[in-house]
Amino acid sequence: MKQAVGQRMDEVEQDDPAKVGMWEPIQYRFNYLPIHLALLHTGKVLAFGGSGNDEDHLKTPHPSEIWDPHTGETRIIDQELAGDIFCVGHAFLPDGRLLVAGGTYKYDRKLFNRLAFPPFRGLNQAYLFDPSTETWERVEDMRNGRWYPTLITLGDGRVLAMAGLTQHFPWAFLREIEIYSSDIGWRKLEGADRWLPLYPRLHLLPDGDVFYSGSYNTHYTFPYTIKSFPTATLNVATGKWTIISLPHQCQREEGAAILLPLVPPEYRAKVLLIGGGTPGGIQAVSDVEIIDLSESNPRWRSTQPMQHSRYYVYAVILPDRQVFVIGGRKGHHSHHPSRNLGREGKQGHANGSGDHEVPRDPRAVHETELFNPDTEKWTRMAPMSLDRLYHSNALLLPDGRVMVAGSNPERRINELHIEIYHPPYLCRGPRPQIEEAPSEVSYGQEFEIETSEANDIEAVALIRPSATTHCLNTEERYVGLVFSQRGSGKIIAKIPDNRNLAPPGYYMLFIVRDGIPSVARFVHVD
Ligand SMILES: [Cu+2]
Repeated sequence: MKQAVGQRMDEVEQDDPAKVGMWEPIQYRFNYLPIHLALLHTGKVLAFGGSGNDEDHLKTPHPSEIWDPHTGETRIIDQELAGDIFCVGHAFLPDGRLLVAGGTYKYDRKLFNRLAFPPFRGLNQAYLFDPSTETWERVEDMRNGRWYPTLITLGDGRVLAMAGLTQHFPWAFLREIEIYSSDIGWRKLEGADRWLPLYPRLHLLPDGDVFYSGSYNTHYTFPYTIKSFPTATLNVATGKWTIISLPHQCQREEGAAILLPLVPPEYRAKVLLIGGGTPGGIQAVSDVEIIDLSESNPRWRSTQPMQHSRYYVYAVILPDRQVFVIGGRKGHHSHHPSRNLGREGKQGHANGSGDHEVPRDPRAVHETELFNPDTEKWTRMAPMSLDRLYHSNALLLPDGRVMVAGSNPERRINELHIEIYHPPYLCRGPRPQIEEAPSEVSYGQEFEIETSEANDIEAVALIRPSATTHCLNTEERYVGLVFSQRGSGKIIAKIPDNRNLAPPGYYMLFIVRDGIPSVARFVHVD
């Protein structure tokens, strides 16, 4: 056994929560596989997965659940929906309701037990989840069925739906883009048709354009190679797409893409591409690329890679502006990931019932990593205990912790345990406190935040609550606010005029001192 002195020192570092953070012992679990997670402005988390990647439940989907991060308790929402909301897209409306559209109309068939043909077929239904009543309401159907669509909220509060497999033959990727508003329902976005891979990673830019970042989730690229899908921006008003370029590493299936924190006064829009891999995860990549879309001729630039290659990778922006990355697995050379799974795991854990452990994948990456957008350097962080692979999720909680849930290495093998991470800032002494702040603010408005540490506050930020699935999170958004101190107990902060910087809706308001954030207050911006 090699035990160099340097290695031992490394291990000491690895144990210091003030440097690498720490994971809470696992106490909580869901009743059903949480394929979709959304943080509501009530501070609770909505989880659902419909049939949950189990074709036997297509006509009897599982109910959704609410998880309360304060008590750790789950509550099952006893409400049946007309369709299967497995593999929908989602985005928040300005009033805080979650719009959920698409899903599963029919499961795929396996030809020769491997090739999925015909593929999944998309559902055309759409629903709203109301956080105040904790109930679903069906709204107008979309014009198309969509399986694996991406939804994104615009600065005017409307929502775009892009991509997906259709309900009917030939089930190909949809070129048509639809737009939703609560008063007129769904319409086609004229002149904007475009082929995009499934669950395309999209970001709303400060100029109102929507950027497709080159990361995606698909097993159905035929007859196109991934090089047919360069990154591009959509001008929503004209429907015109402008092609930017291909990333250096195009194999970004199950990769993460995030809009880095938008920081005043310039609010430069930079997007980070993280990990992913070749179809099916035969090869996973550790490559990381960055693009600055506020440049006149934006181009992808490689930056420091992660320590680990990760196929399935989840990225969470923290209130200290760092990017926390978890989950995934290194590549494998088989089309059959099930070869790695013990037989015991295939029994007893079906339908999210049993309490058995999900068999471990030897290629799963448990160590987490942190990216600093200023230095563009990665730091290795505390390892989690469970695998987080296909159908996992991670999101920031209002108290600054990170919740990680789900994993579905094979149909009917469901990881139900929730793991919770405490970033280093929660292990470094007392936190600043928001004593008073408004619950409603409007664009361009200056508002007061009362805090006894006003003179020491270094950042004030809005972070939009996340809605996540399949390594995709179009809601993830950090908007720094311009602010000044007034007296010893008050900060005056300003909401930008530009609605495309912070599209209308609920946000978590954080103040930060010495890199340590407060607990957030929810504030409604409109
Ligand atoms: Cu899926």
